[in-house]
Amino acid sequence: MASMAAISRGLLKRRGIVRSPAAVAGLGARSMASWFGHVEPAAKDPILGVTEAFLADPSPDKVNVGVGAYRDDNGKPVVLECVREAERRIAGHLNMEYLPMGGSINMIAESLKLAYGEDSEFIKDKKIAAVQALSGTGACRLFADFQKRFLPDSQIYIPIPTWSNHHNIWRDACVPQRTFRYYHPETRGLDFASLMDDIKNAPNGSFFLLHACAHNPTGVDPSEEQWREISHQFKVKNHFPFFDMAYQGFASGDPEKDAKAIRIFLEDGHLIGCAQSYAKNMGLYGQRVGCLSILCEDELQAVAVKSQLQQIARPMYSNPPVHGALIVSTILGDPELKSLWLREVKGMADRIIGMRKALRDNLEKLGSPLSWEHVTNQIGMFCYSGMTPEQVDRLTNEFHIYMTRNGRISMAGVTTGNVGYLANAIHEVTKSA
Ligand code: KET
Repeated sequence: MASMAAISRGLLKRRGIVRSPAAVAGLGARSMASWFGHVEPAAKDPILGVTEAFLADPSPDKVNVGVGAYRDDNGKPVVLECVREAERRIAGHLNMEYLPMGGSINMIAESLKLAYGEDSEFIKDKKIAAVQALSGTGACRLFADFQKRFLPDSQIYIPIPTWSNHHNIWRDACVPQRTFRYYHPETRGLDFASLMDDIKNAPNGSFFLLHACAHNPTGVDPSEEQWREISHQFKVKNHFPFFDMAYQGFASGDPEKDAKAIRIFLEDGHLIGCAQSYAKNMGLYGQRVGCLSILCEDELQAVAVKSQLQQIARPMYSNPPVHGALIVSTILGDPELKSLWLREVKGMADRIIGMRKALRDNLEKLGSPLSWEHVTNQIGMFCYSGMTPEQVDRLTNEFHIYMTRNGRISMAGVTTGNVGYLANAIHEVTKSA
């Protein structure tokens, strides 16, 4: 029987990789390169690429309002007090064994209470299949893979515009994408009529990706009344709502209020999916801690669904990391730390709301001929400014202000110290528009 080495040599020869020693001596570098010679550099990520460019800029004036990461009023990353205290309590007391494939049971239990409500009957009846996920991105991706595996003919309806990575996630899971409208470019607000039309016109039983609150990148959310109408129409059409809830607490300052859309759908008897992230609302960005849940018809179905989610995770990363999950379960499992967290989330949301007002006031004081009402009407981490890619390029090239080319400003990066500079630059590039 041919040895493995001989087989692979044969393979390499057929690919023209292995040559005579003389040829190898002359062609060493090139022949090695030919394995990956066809690999072109990937396109820069529209969000994380902005951070790379910001870091490379030596200007002392530079401002980063690209990535959605909260900064304090001095522009510094924030570690919440509740997180610091949880870390003190954890330190030195716990082992570092693997978590179960589905992740931390306590973290999941607390996450479900946040999303579905403290006294949710669905939790009591064990109807929810839930696993710890690699933050919000990982939760979305697990769901997309699950969708592909068990409903291989389904599609996903994605709002336009949305977080750019949603497109990548469902693309890589090989789920065909359709889009639906909700944003009105002229008013920079909600286009409710088009939203309802697109829900009605989608084939019955379609999957829809919905932002639970603080819609990225627009900051444009339906009102409670509009959510009720949306939920009703989903019922009529038998659509499946998948909520991406990356900003619970960041919209209103109150995680309960920000879960309202989900609660409305639950009241109306929908089965739902939900991706939760603690990146923003606990500031645990790099810890990669989140939760994917799917509300099922009964406990039996939930057990089956959970086991399949675990099976999707096993060959990818086996089981999720332990530290971030411990921080979350320590905070949410302790009434005192939880109330500290709630105060801190509100503090972050309030600072952002204050910066919206400051940015608008500054632009109006500069005598901008444009309306900036949308800056304060939109909600959450982002302001979808309406600036064009060319105007954004000018902000970057002339003023060292870094943001995504779709005109999204991460309000979380705006501070008392830079809001005047930012407003002035925005005024300069938009005043002749
Ligand atoms: N969903 C939405 C809507 C979202 O904006 C983000 C992150 C995520 C999920 C994922 O977050 P995670 O860190 O995986 O829990 N958005 C910001 C960061 C990024 O692009 O990764 C952003 O839009 O800037």
